[in-house]
Amino acid sequence: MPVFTPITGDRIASVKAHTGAQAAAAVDGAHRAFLAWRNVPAPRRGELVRLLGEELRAAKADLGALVSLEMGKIRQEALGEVQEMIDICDFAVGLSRQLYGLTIASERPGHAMRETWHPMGVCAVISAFNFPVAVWAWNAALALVCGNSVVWKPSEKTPLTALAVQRLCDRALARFGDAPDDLLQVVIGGAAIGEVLSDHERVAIMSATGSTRMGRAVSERLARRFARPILELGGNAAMIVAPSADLELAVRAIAFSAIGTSGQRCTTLRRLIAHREVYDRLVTRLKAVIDAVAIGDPLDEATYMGPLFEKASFDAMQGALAQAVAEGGTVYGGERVEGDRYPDAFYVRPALVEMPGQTAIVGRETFAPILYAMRYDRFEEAIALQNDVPQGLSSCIFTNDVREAEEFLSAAGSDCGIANVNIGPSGAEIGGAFGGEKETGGGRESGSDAWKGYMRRQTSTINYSRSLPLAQGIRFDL
Ligand code: UN1
Repeated sequence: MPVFTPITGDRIASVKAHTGAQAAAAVDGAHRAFLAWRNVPAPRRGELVRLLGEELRAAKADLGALVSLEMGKIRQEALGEVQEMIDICDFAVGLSRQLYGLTIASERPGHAMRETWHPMGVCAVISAFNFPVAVWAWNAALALVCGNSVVWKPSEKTPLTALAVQRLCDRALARFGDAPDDLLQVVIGGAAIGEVLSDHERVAIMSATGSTRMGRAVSERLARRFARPILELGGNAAMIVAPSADLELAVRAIAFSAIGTSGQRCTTLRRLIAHREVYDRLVTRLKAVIDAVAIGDPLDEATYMGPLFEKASFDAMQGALAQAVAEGGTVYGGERVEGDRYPDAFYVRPALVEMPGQTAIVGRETFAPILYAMRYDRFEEAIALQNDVPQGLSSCIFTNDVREAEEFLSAAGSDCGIANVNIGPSGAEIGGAFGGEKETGGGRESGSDAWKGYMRRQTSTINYSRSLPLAQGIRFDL
């Protein structure tokens, strides 16, 4: 399979894809590894993740450069992605001594109840091109300390970063010493390999990141055999800018969240819902940002915006802009740039599209730097717009009114898994649970208690008395 760099569109490598049979064999091997790994004490499992964190620290610059080369994000953001991997390793090492269960008061005399968290089995990870390494790390670091083995299918378009990470894992495994073979594996391939993993009876957990279409296909297959899904699918993040907002902060947050990663994060800001009083000022400022942003080679330190990932991304962007115009929108920016210098790569100016309302195209996630801007008058109207899309990943509000802020965070406020105040919707820290509702898929990864998604809960009742009372007061004395 050919591998291209979005920087020039040139082919930089080719890799061998795995067959379906090889992917199935990888799962069988991972299952054997699991049977041994589940018996290793969790803090010792944490030691492997600690060593992986060390390898990642040592390789941060090189791996970051490879992320930029293969995916096209700028150096700063690529380094940030590797830092997320390091951070989740640190988190998981601590977690390896904190896989706490509850003790529960029994209603029966001489009885105790408790909850224990046990390893699940093989955890398959399907990751997307846009975060080619960090999303695997969120899953793998937790899965490992939780006693699972991991089979990773990266996007078939970003296999090099995955193979590089596999080498770092091999180094950590060698230093660790006695981990079972096949504990961490990579399989290269497209949707057919994803289907093999989804259908394999030994895959206990499938964590899949990507489009809603992919997630629906995967989750239907998993549901048939009752395997556990962790889905992180489409986003359509909004920012509400209220009259009291600090507009300078808001502009900076919009710039990073709408333009960063060339609009190709699942948390990218795609909808700006600005109060009528501040709308014009904001739009004027944003047009100036669009004019000024340095677009070009992501490896160049001066660049703030790299290329789109591929031609299909460019075509999707232009299609969405045309539809937005047909739906009454006015487009600023959005055109191809650097076309003479890079005829086979796709650099664009970010687009700001002033919309008459939240039309059909605004409800769709186009993986490109398009920011749809809309006005609101009443706060309830802004919340309704924020929630009236199929996706539910990330959201934010800029306001200095504590009532608005708290209402936005309340049960009647944002319906997203992530809701922020006075910061943008993207660039989450690993310490919180990451994921969202509705078409985003409902899964949670990364921090907080997301680890519970990688373990099975066992409830135990222990009778230390000399009689056998039944619960609910039932008498059954034969
Ligand atoms: C993704 O785009 O799939 O919050 C993940 C963020 C990053 C992760 C994005 N920490 O933007």
